[in-house]
Amino acid sequence: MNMKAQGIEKHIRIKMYEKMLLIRKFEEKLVELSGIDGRLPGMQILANGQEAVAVGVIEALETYDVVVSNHRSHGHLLARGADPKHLMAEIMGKATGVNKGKSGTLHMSVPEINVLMTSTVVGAGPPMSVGAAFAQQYRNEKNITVVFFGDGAAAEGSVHEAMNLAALWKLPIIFVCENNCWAGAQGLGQHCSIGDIADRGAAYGIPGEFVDGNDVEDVYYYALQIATRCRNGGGPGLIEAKTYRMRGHGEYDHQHYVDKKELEKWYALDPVKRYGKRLLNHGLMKKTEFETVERNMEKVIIEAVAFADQSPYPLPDEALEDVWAVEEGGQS
Ligand SMILES: Cc1ncc(C[n+]2csc(CCOP(=O)(O)OP(=O)(O)O)c2C)c(N)n1
Ligand SMILES: [Mg+2]
Repeated sequence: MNMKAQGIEKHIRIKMYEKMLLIRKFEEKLVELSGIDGRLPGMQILANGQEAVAVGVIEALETYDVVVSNHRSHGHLLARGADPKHLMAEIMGKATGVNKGKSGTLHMSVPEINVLMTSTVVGAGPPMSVGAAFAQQYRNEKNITVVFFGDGAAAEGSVHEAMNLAALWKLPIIFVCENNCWAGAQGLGQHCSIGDIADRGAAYGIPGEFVDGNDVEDVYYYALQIATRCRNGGGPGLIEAKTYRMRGHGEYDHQHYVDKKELEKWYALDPVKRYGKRLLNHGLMKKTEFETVERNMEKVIIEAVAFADQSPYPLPDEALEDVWAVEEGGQS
């Protein structure tokens, strides 16, 4: 067991496992559906292998903290408490989706759970998080903002500008770089001049922390510490979670460019299986409880797909609703 994380209460551990399993099963269903013509519109970008990052960071947050996500967002949204039924409906483009079928998988925003936005523009999230955190600071709130971005995004100018400003203004932001070893078909060494992205924090005066992104307790432990410092006016933090994209960039990508040995190595570190085993081995879950969680999650996914399938598509007349903000007096 991770020594630093030993103080984590049992119910949090079990909750984190359940959420990781939910994300895994939700996305396995998307893998299955995306292989059937006409079932899912658009490209599916999945986070298999990265569940521990989403769950560990989000478990460390409070209800009113803000989350900004990127194109690989399903895990972040489900960890934050998005309803799988409405998420599945959105992915299918249905009117009952979290954005009434207008955003699809790549551009979701779920204000009810303080997920400000997901952006598929690589590197667009960090500047947005600066705006959200500035508002929190300006209003003297105790809330913080978390932004997830990839190792590829870390090389974008927008990310450097966001970190510089956040440090200068001591904004309450946790920058979470999910280093999944790939940016599209480019390995880390092809787009990044250094091995450890967390080292860049020093250039801005932001404490940078590496975590084992395939160990949910490690992620949770550090995220909680950084969140507390941030909440108490200590300024931003940077977490680099070392993890792995177990599938291709999107479901069209069959990873022909990935060394099979590398895949095998990371499959052995599968964060969901690894954590399930740990909970069983340490007696935190009995085998029967473990099997019940498995069955419950399967049921949730079946119900989500049934709900989305039965939901209607939005009507053409509704296409321009909720697209523009309406000002007082009716001008848009
Ligand atoms: C500004 C911009 N440039 C390029 C792209 C195309 N693109 C989409 S995802 C991606 C790779 C991003 O890699 P990373 O930030 O590591 O995130 P990951 O996909 O690994 O989660 C690229 C280049 C884009 N969407 N936006
Ligand atoms: Mg990446």
